[in-house]
Amino acid sequence: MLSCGLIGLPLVGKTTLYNLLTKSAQETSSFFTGKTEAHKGIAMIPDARIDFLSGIYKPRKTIYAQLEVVDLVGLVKGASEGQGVGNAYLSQARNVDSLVHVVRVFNNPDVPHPEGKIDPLRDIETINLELLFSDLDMVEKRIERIEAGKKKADQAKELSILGRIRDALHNEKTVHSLDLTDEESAYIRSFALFTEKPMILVVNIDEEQLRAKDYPHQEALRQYAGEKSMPLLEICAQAELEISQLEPGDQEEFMLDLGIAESGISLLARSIYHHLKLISFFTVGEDEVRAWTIDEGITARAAAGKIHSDLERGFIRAEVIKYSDLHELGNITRVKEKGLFRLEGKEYIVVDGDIMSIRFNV
Ligand SMILES: Nc1nc2c(ncn2[C@@H]2O[C@H](COP(=O)(O)OP(=O)(O)O)[C@@H](O)[C@H]2O)c(=O)[nH]1
Ligand SMILES: [Mg+2]
Repeated sequence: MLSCGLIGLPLVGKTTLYNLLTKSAQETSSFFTGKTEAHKGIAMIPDARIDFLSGIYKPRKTIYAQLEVVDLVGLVKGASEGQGVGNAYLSQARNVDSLVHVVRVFNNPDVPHPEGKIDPLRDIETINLELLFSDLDMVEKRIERIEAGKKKADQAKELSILGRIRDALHNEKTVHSLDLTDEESAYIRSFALFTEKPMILVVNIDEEQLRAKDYPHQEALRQYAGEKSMPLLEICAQAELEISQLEPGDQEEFMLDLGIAESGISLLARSIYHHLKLISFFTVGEDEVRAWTIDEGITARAAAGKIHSDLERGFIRAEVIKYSDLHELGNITRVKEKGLFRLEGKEYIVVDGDIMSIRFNV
């Protein structure tokens, strides 16, 4: 399962967001606890298409696309040199596929800011530099080892790529920004470098700022995210948490009152999906309606393998209908009558929203 890690300074709202995403109840705190263990949980990706399909098939089980969320402890200045939770933390955080960087803008007199003053751009730089230093350290160690070893001549290509990465990091550029080819990134895959991971910025604002649709540093943050081609989401974690604890009817009213059309969690989940170039296909039936997560651009046969390896091995054909056709026509019979039911071979490239049934033989 794909994973995302919540990173940021202490007391920015990471655990609050984690609880929202995973419907958990981990303790949040208004003081720095120095805790070092990470929480892991599963977030369901809200999807109105699944709700619709579930309404048609009335299955025993409805399964949304899922994402593993890791609530990492707060990172502090100097972590890459062993400060605060230090390097043990950093290695824990390397195992995720993407990073959600939470930054504080909300005012809350009960929650002191570790640096004494709210300044989101400074905080972003602090975290980014820690990640960068940690990556640089790994890359430099590897370069030293190759330089000192006996196979240096054979490793010329690797050395040149590592050199490029080192230079970029020295210039405070991320590995992500280098747009490495698959072949190049294969050399550094085992390092799981932070700055190679896709990152989303979540600006945690308060209710007043949400209502005003304005907050200090808004322009600067948007400009920063734009320059880095990083998605930026403004979410009021506290208000969302309160909304999620209300009865469904009251939830809508509260959201309307705050001027939110889609819950922040739904936005965040979708944004992660989009940023990681992931799509969903669906399987339907009386037993189960389910969303499956795949990388954009993979074949029907590879997608079948997500369901079960037998389906990939013994793949014959995929029966495919488009979600949008079913949604428009209301039932399968009408979709078939219109000739919108297709049989596809193993090389067919699956499209977001395909409803598939795999014919196989093993
Ligand atoms: N006013 C306000 N307080 C928040 C918001 N998000 C988090 N907090 C408070 O900030 C404190 C730290 O939150 P927590 O989620 O534990 O932060 P973490 O250290 O990053 O995991 C808690 O007391 C939260 O209630 C927010 O959007 N608005
Ligand atoms: Mg926390």
